[in-house]
Amino acid sequence: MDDGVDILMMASTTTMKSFVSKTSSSSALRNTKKSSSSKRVFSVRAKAGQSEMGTPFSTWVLQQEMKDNIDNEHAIVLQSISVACKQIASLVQRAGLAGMTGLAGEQNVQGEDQKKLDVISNDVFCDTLRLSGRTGVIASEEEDVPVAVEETYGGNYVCVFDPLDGSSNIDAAVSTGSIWGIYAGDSQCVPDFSSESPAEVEAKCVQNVCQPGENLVSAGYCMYSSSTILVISVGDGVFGFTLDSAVGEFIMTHERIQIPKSGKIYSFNEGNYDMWTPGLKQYMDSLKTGGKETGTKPYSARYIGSLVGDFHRTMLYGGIYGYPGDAKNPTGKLRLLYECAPMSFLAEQAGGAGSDGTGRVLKINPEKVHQRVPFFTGSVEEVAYLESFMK
Ligand code: AFP
Repeated sequence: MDDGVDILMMASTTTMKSFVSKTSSSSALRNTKKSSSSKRVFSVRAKAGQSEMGTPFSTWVLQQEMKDNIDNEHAIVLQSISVACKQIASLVQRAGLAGMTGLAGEQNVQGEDQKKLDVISNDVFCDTLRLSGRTGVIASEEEDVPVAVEETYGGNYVCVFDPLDGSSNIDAAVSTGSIWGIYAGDSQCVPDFSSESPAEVEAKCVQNVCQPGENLVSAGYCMYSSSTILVISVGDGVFGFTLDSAVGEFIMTHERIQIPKSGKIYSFNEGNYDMWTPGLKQYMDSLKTGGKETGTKPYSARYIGSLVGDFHRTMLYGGIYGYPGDAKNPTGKLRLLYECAPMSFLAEQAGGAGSDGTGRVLKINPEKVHQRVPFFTGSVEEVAYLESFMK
């Protein structure tokens, strides 16, 4: 067994023990969030200043509830998402064996070919969120319009997601990922199935979904790669959890991720260079002579073509990821709601930045559900340098 596996196994064993010993009190805490015993358990850990590394995801979610970072309903939505991610991870791993590669034979509303796994992953995400009973409206990259969850199951939260981003990579077994963002529902805008027409319900769903990223209450992604890693923020730092398939649980492996302030890696589809603005071309050229420190080592290019993989690397190593607008697609390719806003939320929580080239992505008020925006994210100094060429 190599060291990495060894460490993970040890972490799982230790944390599973603490998980088991806390489970009985944790489930009681769900309904009595402010009980004195729950506060005591949490404050002992906090005072001890212990590292949270090795904490199982489900325990971490309960701790966020005890800290008042999230409420009980939000906690249930996050647990449901982690279950959906485990199911998709298993599907992605088996895709080649189970005949799930290739096209489903349909296009989504944006005119993109749907892969079989896009469709299946969308069903997994939708069903899991519906059955959680805590989401009122869900909006997916794969659906034409946001959907109100049936009244019997309805809850307060609005969840926007791209169930399997980067799926054009699937047949080559390259990294893919799920991305999601969670908003509190608009209390002035609750769909009423008994008295409203389907068109009225739909209009209310769109209004619930079209919120600026700065309203996000949490966001995250799960990367399906050599390991399955779930990265999340509930507005108090960014944490990463690696799936330990031996116990079927995400275990904390990245505590309070911080994006380096600068980094000499750029991640753009440079094949589009000819269609870029003169300012952007000038920026790109400058990276090859050291960027703002002209004459120093050139930047390195890294581009997977799968946002979650490219973003994850950028979070850990620093640098910049960009998908600009160009002469053919002035607003670029990436979707504001399912890709750019959640990733910007995570980037800012990790001390980085998310920009459309002129300002913060989180400030943008969506006008439509599948809106696209130019997107630049990563190290705060690298994003500022890029912006200086876009004025
Ligand atoms: P697919 O889901 O169609 O593979 O698109 C992936 C994606 O939205 C994002 O994950 C990538 O960063 C970007 O598109 C890659 O686009 P290009 O192929 O145009 O570089």
